[in-house]
Parts: sequence; structure tokens; C-alpha cells
Amino acid sequence: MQDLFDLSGEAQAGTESLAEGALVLHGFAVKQATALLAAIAEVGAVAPFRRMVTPGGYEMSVAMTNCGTAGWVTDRKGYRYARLDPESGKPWPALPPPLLALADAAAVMAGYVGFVPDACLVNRYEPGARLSLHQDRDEADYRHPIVSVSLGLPATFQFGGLKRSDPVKKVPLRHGDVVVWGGPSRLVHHGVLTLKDGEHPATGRCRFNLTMRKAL
Ligand code: MD6
Ligand code: FE
Repeated sequence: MQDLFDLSGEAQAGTESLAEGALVLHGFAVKQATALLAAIAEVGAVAPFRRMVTPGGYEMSVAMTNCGTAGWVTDRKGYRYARLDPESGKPWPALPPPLLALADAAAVMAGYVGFVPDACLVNRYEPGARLSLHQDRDEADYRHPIVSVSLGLPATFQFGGLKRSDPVKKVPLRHGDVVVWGGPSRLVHHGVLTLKDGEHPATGRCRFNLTMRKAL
């Protein structure tokens, strides 16, 4: 953490502190974007994007797939991590090395040393898609941080508090931005506002978000 803050407690240029333990690294993944998008295409070819159903019976507007030892899934039975893709019955594709390298580098920047994710949820938003306010709490151990990468169209991220009713900060996330959060912020509520239409040179009419976690 030390080197990201000067003596006044201000975050370093290009970084934005959202709360204790939560940091936006603006543009941190821009140089790796082409490699990351190629990795997403490979994952999607093996485990296609699909719109999962919530326990309440709603089809999500965000299309999802996974890579890693475990993948996050939802259906009428609930939210959980599963080692097998329910669509194919086969293991999820492995976590691509460029994702692992980025997760490590970003976590170190935010003061988390030795972060090794075993799950990466890949979200695909088309214009009109949104993700309502939620907590990520299906992971076994909340001491591990989460590293999140945004690619393509910009979105407005909502960063709230530990209570669902806490005030929510609106944070613009653009192509190449990385968010790292853990520690006291690990269980904050967050979401993504409805994606506006647009065209991005790297992705076309969509936004991808990768969230890397230690799930098991
Ligand atoms: C998104 N992100 O940015 C959704 N969850 O599309 C998340 O839900 C998220 O960015 C946990 C940690 C970081 C995240
Ligand atoms: Fe989340």
C-alpha cells in the first residue's frame, strides 16, 4: 500500500482510492488489452457466454462464462462455484497466463502480495445490460482480494457500503481500468448501471469485465 500514497494520504496519479482496501488503477491493463481479449475469445469458444437464471427465476441481462478451476454459476437452485460447466459437463478452460500475470501485478500495486486466483468470471455487457447491487460472498475465504478488469465500452460502476442501503459512489470505468478490492471493502455492495450504446475500437458494441478471485 505504502508506495501508492504520499504523506498526505492522497492516492498516486492514475490511481483512485474508493474506500479502505479498494483502489482503481486507471488504464493499468491498456497495454495487455489485446492479449486479454484474445484470451476471452478462446475461453468463449470452449465455454460459450450464456445468460444464467437467478434463484428468483430472472434471466440475467449480462452474459457470462468462466475460466479457472471453478466458475461462478447461478440457476434456480442458487449461486455457487462449480468445477464443471453446467452447459457441457466439462471443466472450465484454464485461467490464461496473461490474466494470472495481470492479477498478480494489480494486487501487488494495491498492497496484496501473493494473490493467486483460481476462478475468473467473465461478464459481457451489451447496451441495455446491467448488474444490480450485490455482494460477492460465494467465495470460501474473504481474506483474499478480488481483481476486476474492464475492457471495451465505458460503464458506470456503483460502489456502496457494507449495508445495501449505504450511499453509493458512481465510478466511471473505462477500457483498461483495473479495480482491486479486499480487506475492509471485501463485502461492499456494488453494481453496474445500464450500459449505454456505443462502439469501442477494441470490442465493438460491448463491454467485458473479468473478475479474478480465489474462490475455493
Ligand atoms: C463489473 N463487477 O464490473 C461487475 N465484483 O462488470 C463486479 O461485480 C465485481 O468488479 C467483485 C469485485 C469486483 C468487481
Ligand atoms: Fe461483484
